[in-house]
Amino acid sequence: MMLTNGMTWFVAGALALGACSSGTTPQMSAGGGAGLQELMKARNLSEGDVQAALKTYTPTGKHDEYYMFASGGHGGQIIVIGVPSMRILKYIGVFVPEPWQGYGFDNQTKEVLAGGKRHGKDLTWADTHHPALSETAGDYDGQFLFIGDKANARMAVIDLADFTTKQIVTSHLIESDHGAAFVTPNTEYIIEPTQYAAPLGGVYADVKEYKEKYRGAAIFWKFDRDKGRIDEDKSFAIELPPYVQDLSDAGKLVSDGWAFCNSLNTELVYGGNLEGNPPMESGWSQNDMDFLHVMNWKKAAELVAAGKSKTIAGMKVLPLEVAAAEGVLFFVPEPKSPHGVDITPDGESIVIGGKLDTHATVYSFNKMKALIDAQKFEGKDAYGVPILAFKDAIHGQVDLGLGPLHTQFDDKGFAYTSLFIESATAKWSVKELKVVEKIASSYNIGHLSTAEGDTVSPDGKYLVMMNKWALDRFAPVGPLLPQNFQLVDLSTSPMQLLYDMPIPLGEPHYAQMIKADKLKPHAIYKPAGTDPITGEKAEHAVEGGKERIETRGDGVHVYMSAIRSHFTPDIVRVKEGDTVHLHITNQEQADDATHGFALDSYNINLSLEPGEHSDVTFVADRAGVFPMYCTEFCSALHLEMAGYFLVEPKSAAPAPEPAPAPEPAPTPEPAPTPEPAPNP
Ligand code: K7E
Ligand code: CUA
Repeated sequence: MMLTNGMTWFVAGALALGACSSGTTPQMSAGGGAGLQELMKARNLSEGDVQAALKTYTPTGKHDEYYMFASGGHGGQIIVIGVPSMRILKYIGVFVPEPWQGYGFDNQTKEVLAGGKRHGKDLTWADTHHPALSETAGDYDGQFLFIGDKANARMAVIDLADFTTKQIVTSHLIESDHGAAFVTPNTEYIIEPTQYAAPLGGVYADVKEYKEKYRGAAIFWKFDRDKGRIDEDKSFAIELPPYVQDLSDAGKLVSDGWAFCNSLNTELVYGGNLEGNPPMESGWSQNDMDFLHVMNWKKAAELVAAGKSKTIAGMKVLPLEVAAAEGVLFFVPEPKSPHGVDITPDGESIVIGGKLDTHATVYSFNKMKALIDAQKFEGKDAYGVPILAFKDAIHGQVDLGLGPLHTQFDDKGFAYTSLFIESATAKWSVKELKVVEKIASSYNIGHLSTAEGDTVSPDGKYLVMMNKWALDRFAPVGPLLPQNFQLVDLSTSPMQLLYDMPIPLGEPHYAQMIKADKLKPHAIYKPAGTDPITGEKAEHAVEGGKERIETRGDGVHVYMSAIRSHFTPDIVRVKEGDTVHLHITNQEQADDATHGFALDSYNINLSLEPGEHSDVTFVADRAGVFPMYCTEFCSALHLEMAGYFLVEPKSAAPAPEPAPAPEPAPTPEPAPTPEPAPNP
């Protein structure tokens, strides 16, 4: 590793400092300085390593400068990471239950998850792709976070006031998405375009009718910031040709009101490699050019408001012919099967990664807008959508290297583009279309994230390369390896690799990094008895001293308090077959005073954070004795924070259980080899 003068000075300074504090001369002979040198030698660290360590080490009690929100991939969660320490702070349960947070176990969060059911079916995974922080005037405001599920076309809303998922929506209009979630500059809408085309509305048509009956769509979910929820009734979609829409991004500043989406399959190929057709991978890559979709979402919203939409599967859809005829949808050719659409901080340039090409293409919004305003088109596609001429719409192309995908920006006019095949990030000047330098990633980088790197005012500072392979980076853990985030310092030239972080929830696609001081999460639900999902006092909130058990027409209601270190009541008696409604309020109003509530065999595990109220409804269909206990080590008497849930059998005089039928004699297993005695 190259050593800068600054580095020499820094280590010398650190050595001197260490020596001074130990009260000896600043030489190598004794004290902390010598200790540092010896440590470096013992651990085989270069000065560059030490410099990287000093740039990332975050002393005890100190907080990180940035939060990074990374997709948790198939885990259906979001990973919250502190930058530059790269310490994991939290997994936010989003599309799947998360037991520690009690997410998906009480009535409130079960209802959130139920919002993501497809055709009535529960889904136990997601393919989370792109997290999107809410924006005000094109800048992250730290209030909300959204993420899309590619596999099941779902969208989630997370409130950063308590880092909790509040809503999941899905539309049966489409089957999958990809360019989601991306927000418009004031979070008016959250964009969710399809990936794989299908007949809209979940109906059947043979794939041979691909051209006629299969369609894409871009959903614009309307976000109601006051309520902190997507308003499904005010959302709409634009019908698109079945070109396999890929990534998307919203315009900003000069391009505010527009959205952009690249595509892969203008060939309209649909597979069938056993039926004499080319497989999708080659079929989709025959044409030299695909289409960048340019969408005027403000106009689309007006047309929908004017009644020009049709309703499919409950979603208002602006038909393709209307979008094409009324100036909502335009195409611009883009080099074959590209990937990534990223808009520069000023909103003027749209960067498309070549993927199969070494170039990134930079489109000029002003040029495209001038062509549109002058109605200067080079033709129409098969669906009647006007096409702008490639050469008239671009600012230029930049030769970056093999496999350009995604692009982020800094505050000095530079762009950073991931090069998948080359395993590197290229830093380049947007204005001059020139590469300045490159930094290697360990293996096959996908997305990348710079600090606030897709806003109107990026910070630069840090880059995280999100690598698909980890190979030899970490201690082996079997065939399924972690993936690898690599932290890079952008404040130096050359860029410096600082840290490798294994990501044990794959595959994380994208992450966004926000200045930590923009977030002000609360630590306590106030007042005690608050329902975290509504943010209001729960209907069944329990006041201290008013705990009780009531039997009503709809079952047994248990009004329970949790406070260090007991539940009240701590004995609950019900009858087999009773419907039980547990209403539990954590009365604590102190930071981190979380209690858990576990009930065995009934799959109940709650996280009652300070002031939180949870309701659980279930049928006590199994008679027996069920200890209930607190699952958070909340005090010295935590183990004593327990009780009994007694389910009395139906018959008045419970008969002893019938003797179990004798099991068939098992096939004798070979005697196990005795285990070797463990070493003492
Ligand atoms: Cu390139 Cu789904 Cu954003 Cu992954 S996508 S890398
Ligand atoms: Cu409450 Cu342990």
